[in-house]
Amino acid sequence: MKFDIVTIFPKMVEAPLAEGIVGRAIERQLLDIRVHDLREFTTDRHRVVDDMPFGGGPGMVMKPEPLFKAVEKIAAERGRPGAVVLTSPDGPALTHATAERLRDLGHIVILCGRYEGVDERVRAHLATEEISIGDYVLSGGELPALVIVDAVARLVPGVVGDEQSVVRDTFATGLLDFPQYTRPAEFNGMAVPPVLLSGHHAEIERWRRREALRRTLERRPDLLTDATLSPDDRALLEELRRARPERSASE
Ligand code: JBZ
Repeated sequence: MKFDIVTIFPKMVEAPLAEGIVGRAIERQLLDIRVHDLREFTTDRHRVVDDMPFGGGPGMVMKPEPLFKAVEKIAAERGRPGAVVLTSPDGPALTHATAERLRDLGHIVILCGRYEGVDERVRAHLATEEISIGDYVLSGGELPALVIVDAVARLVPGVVGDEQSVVRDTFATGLLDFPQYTRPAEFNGMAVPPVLLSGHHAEIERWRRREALRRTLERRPDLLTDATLSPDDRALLEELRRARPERSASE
């Protein structure tokens, strides 16, 4: 899988990419990630990437030329990408389904926004889509670019060592995770649920499924609409709903 990230702060994205699961996958050549300094695509002495907004107003806008040049060079040297993603608070929020779709494209360019925003012609004629990572204010698109790379890269076969853990992940199963414990079996008077120490694998699986359903019902009931649920799951959920204490308006 190929990624090309275009940014005015290359060091901000290079360092995190060298670590952890993504760093390992780069070493193993499962991921081919290039980071491009936008200033390398300027033609003026001062390497200017922003300018004042037409019509006036506060702040600066990213100039279109360096971004267009960067994508042209990437396409010429690395092949035409399947998507040119602009990180932008105006785009739809990243989901697991979006990450799967981007993974299937095989090669994506990510343009990191900065300043008050980018020239509209970049959105209209260069980017093929805009993606946000959520409803909060950020200073630029570098952290969103890293989030997108991480979410997509994990779905590339072999990147995560244990393929089982990928298919069990929350947004792959549609349910929140069950509680996890490790040694010691008792810590400061707090015990691990005995079923987990019992060695009864079928009972452990049933307990975990029930706890995943319980947690999802409590914290993210919205997820249950799209989750794939067996008849057993539905029976467990009914039981949990009946046993659940009524919540007052203040809770
Ligand atoms: C994003 C102008 O550059 C920005 C500023 C905020 C911002 C992004 C780019 S991408 N927020 C988000 O994903 O929510």
